[in-house]
Amino acid sequence: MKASTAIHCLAVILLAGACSTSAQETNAAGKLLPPLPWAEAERAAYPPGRAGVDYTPVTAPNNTTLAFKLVAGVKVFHLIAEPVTIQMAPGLTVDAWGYNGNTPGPVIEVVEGDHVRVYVSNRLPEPTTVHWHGIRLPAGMDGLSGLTQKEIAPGETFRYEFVFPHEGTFMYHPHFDEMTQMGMGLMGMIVVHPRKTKEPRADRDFAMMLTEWFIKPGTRRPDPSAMDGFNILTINSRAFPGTAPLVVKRGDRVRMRFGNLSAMDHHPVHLHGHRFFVTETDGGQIPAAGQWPETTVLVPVGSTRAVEFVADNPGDWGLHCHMTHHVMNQMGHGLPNLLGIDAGGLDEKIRKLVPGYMTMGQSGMGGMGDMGMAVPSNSIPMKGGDGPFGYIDMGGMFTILKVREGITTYDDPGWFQYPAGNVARPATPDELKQDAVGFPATAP
Ligand SMILES: [Cu+2]
Repeated sequence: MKASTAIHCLAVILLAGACSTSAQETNAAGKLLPPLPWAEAERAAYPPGRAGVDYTPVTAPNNTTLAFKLVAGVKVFHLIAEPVTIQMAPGLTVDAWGYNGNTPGPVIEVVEGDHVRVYVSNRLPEPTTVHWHGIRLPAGMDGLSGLTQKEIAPGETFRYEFVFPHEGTFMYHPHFDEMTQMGMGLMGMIVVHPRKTKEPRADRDFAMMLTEWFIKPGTRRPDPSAMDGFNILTINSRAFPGTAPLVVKRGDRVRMRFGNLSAMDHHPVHLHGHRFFVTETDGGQIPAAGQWPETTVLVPVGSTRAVEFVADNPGDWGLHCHMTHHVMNQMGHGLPNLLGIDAGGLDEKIRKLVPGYMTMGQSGMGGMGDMGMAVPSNSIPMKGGDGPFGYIDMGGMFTILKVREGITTYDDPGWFQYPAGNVARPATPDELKQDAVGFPATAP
């Protein structure tokens, strides 16, 4: 310890009753410098965190976690940026870009203090880099092409090496031709578990990346130059009914981590039947006293949010972006407004030219997903999918939280079995009479 540090420590001890014995650096004038963000984690030299022991692994619906190998105490990962073909929803196959065969790329899951090397190979037709969004690491590892490193040319493999200094929910994405590369699906999430598991421990921990695409109906390739009119909104690059349900047991403590790398839109994500607490942002943990209850959490572009709750309400519950255009699928945007229009004999006239023509939308857009409306091949209708009571009239950024009793696995348990007499239904004449409820005279 330098003399100046020792004197400073003495002063700190007198003032605060504590002082780090670490070799904290001073500047030329002897002023104590704040420690580097990763200094403490590096000094601790923790052993690599172990899945199932040091943390409960995350679940990434429609996605996986990136495998690693241990080399002399370092977790070694290999990310491959490459063209990928995925099924975004039944009927819609998309030629996108991603990592290791999927978009989003697999979740990088580590423990606070883990020392990692990440090799990044570029199999794209243009250069790329990887930026570790939200991680406080040495500047040369930050992945911003031109500023902190040369871009990774097609065919090259670059090496990043750093320590993950802080727990939390972060992301990775290119910082080269961002509009094209993120618009094509190059993105992924990073989960850094705390070194000491927080109690109560989450039983289910979901990682979900929110994003948006413009894919012209009938085509397979996203148009990354779109700056509005996004027609497919996704959770882990899948649109409902392509989104895997989130299955939990009644009483489970559930954590949901959301990242948003959409080009232009924030997403207010709403959960039915429960309330949750917002527990972290990509800036870190929110102290317990500052966690606030919500049923909708706004996930701004370029941000992460984590929420926690106890799944205390059995059932099938919608989890979705609350922007109404974000739960529409490909065919439902920018249509002429026919609400309230009397189409008169128009249909008959047009049918002479276009057999089977039907004007739609005069009474709203409900049910338009299940009318068997012809859509171009490799396209999805404007909404939804089949449910236990008929058609689920939502699509896009929508999935289902399934809270169940008596299940032994987290496989999809099918639809919820409702307690007898506990589902909304048409009122009977007797019930209407008993409660003196009449039907408004001006019926439609
Ligand atoms: Cu949204």
